[in-house]
Amino acid sequence: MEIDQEQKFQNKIDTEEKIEPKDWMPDAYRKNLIRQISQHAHSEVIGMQPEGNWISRAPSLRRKAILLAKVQDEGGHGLYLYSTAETLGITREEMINALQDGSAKYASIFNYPTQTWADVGAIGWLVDGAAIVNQISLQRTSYGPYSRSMVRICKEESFHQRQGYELMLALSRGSEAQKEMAQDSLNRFYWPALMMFGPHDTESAHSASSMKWKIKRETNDDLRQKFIDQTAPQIEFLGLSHPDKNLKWNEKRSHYDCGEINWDEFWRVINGDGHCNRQRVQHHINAHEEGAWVREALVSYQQKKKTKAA
Ligand code: FAQ
Repeated sequence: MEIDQEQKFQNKIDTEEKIEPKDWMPDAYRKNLIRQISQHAHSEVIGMQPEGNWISRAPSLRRKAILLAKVQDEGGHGLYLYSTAETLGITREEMINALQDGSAKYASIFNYPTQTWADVGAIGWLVDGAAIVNQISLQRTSYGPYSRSMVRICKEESFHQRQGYELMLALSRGSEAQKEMAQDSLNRFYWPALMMFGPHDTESAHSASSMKWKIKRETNDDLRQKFIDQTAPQIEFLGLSHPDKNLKWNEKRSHYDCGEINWDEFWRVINGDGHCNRQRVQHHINAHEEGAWVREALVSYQQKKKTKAA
């Protein structure tokens, strides 16, 4: 019976039919999706912090308005994604607890500090840029609610990426000091941006089942290569030097060959030992505690409405 169900489920996946919340699905598919979607949601919410750090110090009203809108969008993405994960039977509270007790991960990139204004540009350009490469592919993921949320999120991320690149362009066409600031920021964010795609395919614990179930449509290494290829000419256009001294166009492959990522650093940061891991989670805990009264007020308002209606 279970075998029949599994075969039917896989047939649906193979024929590109979306899986919807009330459809039968293997337990491992549900668990894997909850893991990935909730971690994706946590990344969006924790990802508000590094740029949020610059809202009060943006150099002009225009830049401030753009940054405010962007950071707010990231919060919104987190909310769509938490709602998406909830359709799989996990509660918001369980997800938040997992983030705060360290059992759930979020993107390693957000454990790096934002030291200068140029970092706001580098995050928009490189971090949102890497996120879009991945999320465009996730628009075709097999789980209906996740796929639909990706369509909307990608539209907003595309504006984020452009504003970041435009900021970097302004700095790299500016004074010598501004150009140096842009270069320094590129040097610090380039490698962590490559790490956003996860470990090499051969080291990726979840890729085989995620590819079979079409949760992921392209592998970590394939997506990373796309990002490397699209970023190289962008760096050249800015007139900055490429942080990867081994980067070389490979005519045969029609792709860039590149230097190796520092995987020790990657595993250290995702396991809690980055510059800002403790600070990011503590900030989340503080904000969550400060917001407790809002959640309580909402619940009691809803209860009152229900009692009135009854
Ligand atoms: N950071 O077996 P795999 C954004 C973990 S959104 C931390 O390859 P998988 C928007 C992985 O979870 C950015 N952990 O895993 C924005 C697993 O650990 P687990 C977020 C990482 O899932 C911009 C273990 O390593 N995007 O930036 C990372 O098949 C600006 C083994 O790895 C998404 O989440 C990492 N970089 O592939 C916001 C997209 N890489 O769970 C604000 C959706 C791997 O067993 C400002 N997610 N790990 O404990 C995905 O596509 C996938 O989950 C991957 C990882 C590709 C991230």
